[in-house]
Amino acid sequence: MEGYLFWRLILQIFFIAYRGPVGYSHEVQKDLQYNPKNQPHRTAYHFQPPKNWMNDPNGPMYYKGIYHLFYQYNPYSAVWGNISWGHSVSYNLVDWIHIEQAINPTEPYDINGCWSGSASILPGGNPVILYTGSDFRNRQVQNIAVPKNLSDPYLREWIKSDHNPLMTPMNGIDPQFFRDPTTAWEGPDKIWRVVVGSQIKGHGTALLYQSRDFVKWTRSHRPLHFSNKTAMWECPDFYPVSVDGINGLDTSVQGTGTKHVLKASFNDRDYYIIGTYEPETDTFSVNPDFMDSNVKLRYDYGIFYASKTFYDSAKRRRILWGWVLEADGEPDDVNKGWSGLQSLPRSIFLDKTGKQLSQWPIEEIETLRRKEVNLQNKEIKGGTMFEITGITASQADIEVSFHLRNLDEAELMHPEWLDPQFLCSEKNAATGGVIGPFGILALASKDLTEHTAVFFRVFRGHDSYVVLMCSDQNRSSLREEVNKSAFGAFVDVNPVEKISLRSLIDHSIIESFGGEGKTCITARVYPKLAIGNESHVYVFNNGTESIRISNLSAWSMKRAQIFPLHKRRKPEID
Ligand code: DQQ
Repeated sequence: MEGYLFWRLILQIFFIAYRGPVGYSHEVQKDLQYNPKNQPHRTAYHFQPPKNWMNDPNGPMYYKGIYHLFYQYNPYSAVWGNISWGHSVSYNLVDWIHIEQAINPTEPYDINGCWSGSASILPGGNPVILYTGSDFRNRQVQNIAVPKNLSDPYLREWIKSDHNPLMTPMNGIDPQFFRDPTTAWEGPDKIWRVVVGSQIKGHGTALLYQSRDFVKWTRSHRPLHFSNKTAMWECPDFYPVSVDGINGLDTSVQGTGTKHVLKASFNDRDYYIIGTYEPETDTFSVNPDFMDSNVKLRYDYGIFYASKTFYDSAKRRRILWGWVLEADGEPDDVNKGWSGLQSLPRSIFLDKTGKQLSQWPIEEIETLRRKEVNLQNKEIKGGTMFEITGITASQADIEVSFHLRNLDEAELMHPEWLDPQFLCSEKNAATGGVIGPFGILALASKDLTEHTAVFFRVFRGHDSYVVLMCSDQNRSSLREEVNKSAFGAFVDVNPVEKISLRSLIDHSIIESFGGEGKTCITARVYPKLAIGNESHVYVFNNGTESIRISNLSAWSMKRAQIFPLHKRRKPEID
């Protein structure tokens, strides 16, 4: 008996030491890591929680030297439910420390879920979070939370205000369509504004609220914007971009030298429009509007949803995060023990043309590069391909610049070919052309039974060339139950100069940036054969015309350090 008590005491001491802070649910769970045998699709340098379900990025912010990322999180399983705010912190946006959940459903005004929202930094530098609560009647309401202790560098504990809920669905707002407050901005009148996503009379709407003290909010009689061509807008985002340069702007900057971007999430996609905002009257004028033109601008033409930006005052840039869903089934997610990734953080800025945004993975991602392979001035004849050797093909960063010698023979662009995604599925990588298809075959098995093709085709349009970019998942996996739709978009570049492609490959995700970030396509793939060391990457040209590679650089990528606090030896301060 004495022996039994002794061992029980030892075990208890062990458990108390291991569990760490009370209520930290990550701690009692097993951390999943990439492993070719039983976790071949777990990523190595994309943000993921230790396990379970994650969806939208929430309240990203930079506060006193530390980046914070919150996210929609189910602490109990790999499917959506019990939604809380997971919380992780980072010194460099690459390596992350998972800490306690910041906000959990505990109060009548959020008991059915703490849904998406944003952080705002108030004058004096203090952060606040506005988030949607699904209340005890399943109505959507907006709440506020503030850090309990501003001297805790990780801001672990957040307190909900006694004034909650601050905004409730009244005067014609459907309680099921009232969510996802944006980061607030301050007008020249010192009044704060936020937008809440909604659907009024079936139309996607950005409801505008105003407040002097961040507690008492009044709904403006006019929404900031709405569209009768879309339904509910989830996760709106509204922010200024500079018209002359790639530096980001604080969300409250207005006036000359700026344009404003409104992003809304609907139909499983993130669309944006660019316009002029006048804070005196809160009018936002745009042309074209959502779904107006043939070019329906999207952040990413693949899998990417419910995104959010924030202003990084340390490096004066605006950074975009987006939720990258799984493309396998729910039983697969339960099996894997996790579901959902965040995209790589991307710098986002107005393109030189002023007509669209461009994105580029933040420079810190490059610190993971190693073992560079480089080649220059290489011709790829029509119908040929070669392998990029010397790198870990399943965990890599590849940049290629293609030069096209002779565009005289480019195929004619049919005026009815308006849908690039449809074009990419009709004309896949195996369908030969004249100028292209050319690009890379990523996460490819040696015999090419499995591969994901990221490629371009060039057509001759009415008065200019048309560049089509595709990510074709048709042959990405021998597994049948995964979604293998092709994705596509046009790239607004002049192919006479060059066409560039950067693809970041991470086991089950390929994030591709065409035309130096003018067109982005993110794909999820689940190879059976092309995993770990069995994965290859090739450059191919399946057009009749030769293509010249002016430069190709490829790197293996190191694993990022993404762990719960207790698993870290010491925080890495860069
Ligand atoms: N996800 C949240 C909502 C949001 C949706 C719930 C978008 O607040 O509208 O998890 O993915």
